[in-house]
Amino acid sequence: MKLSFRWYGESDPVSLRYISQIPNMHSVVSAVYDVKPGEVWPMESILKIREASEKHGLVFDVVESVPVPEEIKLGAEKATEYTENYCENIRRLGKAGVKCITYNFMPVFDWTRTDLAFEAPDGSTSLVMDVDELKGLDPLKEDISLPGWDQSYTKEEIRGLIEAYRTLGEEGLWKNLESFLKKIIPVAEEAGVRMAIHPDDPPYPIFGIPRIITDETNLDRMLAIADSPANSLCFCTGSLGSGLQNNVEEMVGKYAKRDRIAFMHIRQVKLSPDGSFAEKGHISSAGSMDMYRIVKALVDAGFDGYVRPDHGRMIFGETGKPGYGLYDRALGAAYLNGLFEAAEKEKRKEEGKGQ
Ligand code: DNO
Repeated sequence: MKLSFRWYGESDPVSLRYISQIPNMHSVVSAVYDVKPGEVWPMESILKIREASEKHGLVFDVVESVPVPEEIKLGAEKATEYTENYCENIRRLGKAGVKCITYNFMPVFDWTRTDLAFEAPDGSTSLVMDVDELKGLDPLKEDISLPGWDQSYTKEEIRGLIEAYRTLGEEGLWKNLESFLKKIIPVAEEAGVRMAIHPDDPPYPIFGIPRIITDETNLDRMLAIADSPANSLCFCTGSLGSGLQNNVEEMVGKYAKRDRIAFMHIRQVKLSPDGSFAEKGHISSAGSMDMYRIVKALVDAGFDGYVRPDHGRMIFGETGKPGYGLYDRALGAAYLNGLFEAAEKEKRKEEGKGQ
């Protein structure tokens, strides 16, 4: 596996210098942030990230994300032009040495939580989702803005988008995903890039808007659209693990064995029976997922893709981008290093090759 860390560019309070000090760190996960979704990324901006990473002994080979504009997801008039631009971004990134591009197909809202800084008894804070609170919200009626959402839309635009997606429905969204994949996957193959779709977070419809990258049945359906390693998953344990329907430990093994996981986001959630959840420290005992089983499944399948510790709590008095502070993600990285070392040694033992 190649250990990686998300970096939000020069304005990120977590510097590349700090990232490079985390043991075993290999890749920088970043993006060009000042270009609107749908537009082409200037080569110069892409190469700047690469140079900055190399200065710290790191490799810029993972992008998160090249956002898919709403026009593509809706199959609107501009979809063809934007898909062309998307293909051009894949080619450019491939030329710059990028091997994996993460994206998602979530309508309007990216990840959704009801609180970004829920305080645990130990004084740490983390992102949580309270399903009752979510049920009480209606974005068509109230002026709400939940964490993780694109703040650039006006209320009127959001209203229009929500209505358009309600009309489109799940099958309409599938159809648009299919057209998009049929165009971009051959380009990715040629560019030597693996496209890694991020699951919907949380993995169920919200506000009557369809969400389709949610569970095993739908992941199978998505992967079958283009049966190629270039059409793979960004397997996010936290996103899939916040759906009561998902057995994450088993799903990881299944898709890793088929070589359809290009990128792992590993984080922990504590899931309640009603579907509410809280993000926790990475260790298995803190939440609902068995992290050793997840890592072991990857190692047993011979996984050689990218792994990053995902959202961390805010600890040690740190302030910053919710989920993306340095300390808890660095602890997560250290923990993952330990799990991988143990699982690899265990595997060698099982194969009779000793330590
Ligand atoms: C949240 C992230 C997501 C992810 C996108 C991928 O912290 O995991 O925002 O980057 O969904 O497109």
